[in-house]
Amino acid sequence: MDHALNPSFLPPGVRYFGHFLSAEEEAAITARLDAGEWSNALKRRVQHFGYLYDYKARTITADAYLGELPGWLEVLAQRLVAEGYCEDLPDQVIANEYFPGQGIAAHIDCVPCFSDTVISISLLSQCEMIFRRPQGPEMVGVLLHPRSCISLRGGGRYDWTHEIPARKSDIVNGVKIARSRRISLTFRKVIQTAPHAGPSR
Ligand SMILES: O=C(O)CCC(=O)C(=O)O
Repeated sequence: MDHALNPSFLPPGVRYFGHFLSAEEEAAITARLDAGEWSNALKRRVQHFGYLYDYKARTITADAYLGELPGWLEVLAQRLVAEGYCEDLPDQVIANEYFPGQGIAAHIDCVPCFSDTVISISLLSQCEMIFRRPQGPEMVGVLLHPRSCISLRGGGRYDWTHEIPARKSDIVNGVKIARSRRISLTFRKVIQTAPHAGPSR
């Protein structure tokens, strides 16, 4: 079944909200991040808040605590709870930066590390997020607009992978739309840390 870019079908447990941030909030968050320190450790640049995620071991170790979320992220985390996007207050955030041609490989967010809801907020550029069932042919493409929010829980969090294909443009309703610099903020609640680095699942 192929529902590419059809927002009327989403994997179970996935909810998409087209308008989460205002343009002013988007600009303020971008400025905050650009005033911070982007890490070049991956192909795309990232910033971690709350806890450092270990990409190699695919886990969060007990010594990975970085401190409380900065106030401007804590406000967003509290808003996600207050407005019903998630139940647990997120305490870990990763900012990802994608230039055209960059993406993120198919993955399921660490099951033992994070609680049942994972939220991604998009800034600056649209892009397609693709969900796949590892065991089946299903594939769903969802267009993420700037300032939107997507939340993953249930099947969409645990049984489907999600990825952002490394492309310079997306085809939307037959029209090719070029990507520009995109930033995403992924909010999660840490429920368990590993005693030391090592594969967690
Ligand atoms: O950029 C996105 O919207 C998704 C990011 C993501 O999947 C992650 O941080 O694990």
